[in-house]
Amino acid sequence: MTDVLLVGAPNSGKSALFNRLTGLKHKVANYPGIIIDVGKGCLSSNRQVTL
Ligand SMILES: Nc1nc2c(ncn2[C@@H]2O[C@H](COP(=O)(O)OP(=O)(O)O)[C@@H](O)[C@H]2O)c(=O)[nH]1
Ligand SMILES: [Mg+2]
Repeated sequence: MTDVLLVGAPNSGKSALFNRLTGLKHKVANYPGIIIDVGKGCLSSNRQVTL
């Protein structure tokens, strides 16, 4: 198993990228309250990799 940590400035598109890579549906938006969050999922292209 490999863990990949996705970090970046608020509103830089982390959740959008996370959703694209994992196939999950984390909230993508730019209003207060969802800016700081932690999500975990496997890459849809390689389930050995946790993002
Ligand atoms: N134009 C454009 N907007 C994007 C892109 N990725 C994300 N956004 C927008 O940027 C805002 C923040 O995206 P989000 O993924 O929630 O950023 P996070 O705060 O880093 O998780 C949202 O309004 C998205 O629709 C992109 O590739 N292009
Ligand atoms: Mg986010």
